[in-house]
This record gives sequence, C-alpha cells and structure tokens, in this order.
Amino acid sequence: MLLVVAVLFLAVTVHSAPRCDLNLVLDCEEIYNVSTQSGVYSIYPTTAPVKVYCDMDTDGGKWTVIQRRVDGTLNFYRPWAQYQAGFGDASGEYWLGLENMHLLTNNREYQLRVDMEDFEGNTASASYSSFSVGSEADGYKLQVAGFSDGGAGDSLTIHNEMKFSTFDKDQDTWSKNCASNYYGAFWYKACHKANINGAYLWGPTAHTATGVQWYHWKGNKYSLKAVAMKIRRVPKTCTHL
Ligand SMILES: [Ca+2]
Repeated sequence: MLLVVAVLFLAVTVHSAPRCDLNLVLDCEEIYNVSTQSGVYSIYPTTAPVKVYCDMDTDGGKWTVIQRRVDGTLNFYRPWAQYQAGFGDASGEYWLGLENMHLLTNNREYQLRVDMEDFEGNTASASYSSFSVGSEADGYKLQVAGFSDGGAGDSLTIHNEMKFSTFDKDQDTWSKNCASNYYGAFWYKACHKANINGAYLWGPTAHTATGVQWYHWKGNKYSLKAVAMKIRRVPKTCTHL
C-alpha cells in the first residue's frame, strides 16, 4: 500500500514538474534570456533538438547562426538531402538545414545579418530587415528585403524569390546547372552575386565565381576566409491606435 502511494505521488510529481524553458527554446533570442555567452546551444524548431551557434556579441547578440564557414575544413559541395536536413558541427563550420530555416522563419519575422572576413583581416557585413525561407513545396524559396550596408554591399537582394538549388536539384533560372557549374548550393538565379556555400579557395583565385564569394565586397575572383549568416527576430513595435 505504501509503495502504491509512493508511486502515485511520484507520478503526480513528475507530471506536474514545471517545464524547463531552456529545453524547448526556439532560437538564440530565447537562450539569451538565460545565457548571454556566445557558444553552441540546442534549439527546438520542432520537438527535436538542433544544435546551433549563438552569437551573443555582435550588435546586441541574440543571433542564431544558420550558416558558417571559418577555415574550409568542411566540404559544402553536397546534395539536396543534406542541404535540406543540415550538416556540419555548430562549433565550427555548418549549415542549419533548409527545413529548420523554414520552420524558424515561417511564423515569425526575422532579420538577417551576413558577416564576412577576408584573408587580410578586414571584416564587413550586410544586413536585411526581412528574411524567410519558404516550404519544401515552394522550393525553399528565399524572401529577403530591406538591405542596409555594413561595408559588404548588397549581393543578396538579387537572389530574392529564388528557389534553392543543389547540383542534384536544379531549381535555378539558368538553362544549365548553377550549383554544379559554380561548386556550391544556393538560391541561384542565373546564376549568382553571392556564392557563400561555394568552394573554399583561400583568397585570390583564378577561378571565376566558384569560391566563397560575396561579389559586391571582393569581386568574383576572391574566396572569403570566413562568412556567417545569422538571423534574429524583428523586434515587435507597438502601434498606437
Ligand atoms: Ca538550370
């Protein structure tokens, strides 16, 4: 009898235990409420955890990093299934995955910041006040608008409304295959001004438009040292009626 009571008590206790918010956080903005340290954390775009790098330092922090190149150790020339699911390690180079990007940006308004660095130690950024990724049925279409310059220039607005393409899933507007032609995967048009998932080619290169490229900063014959796409929720503004 005592055992039954004890088990019942335990069951009730477990069921009524408060939810630990840290375990179900949606993005780095919610993590910021409990930790302001940059680093790797788990977020929950659905009920499954996904590891991401949170940038808690740049321009007020709270950034969820969705793409990151730092040293060329990870191959980014990958097929559709991997770009859809994500790959790499959140402590280094990685791609969050198109489905996760869609889940995050589908119901909430996000802004985008792209930070980059060359091999001479210079840094630059490009910011966009609005960023979202469509559904799989919509080809994970990019919606990006509201550019503001942090020295890098605007190499992304031209990709607005484009579907995502990999070498094995050509959804670009070119008669040939942008992804296989430029060794990357992106929201290609015909074909690109930004190729930040391109081949890691260590700075100046003879290979036109195939490197880790942001055209309006370094042209199409320079492969960046580092680049990161990071998103943060657009702050809600109060409307006075
Ligand atoms: Ca094509």
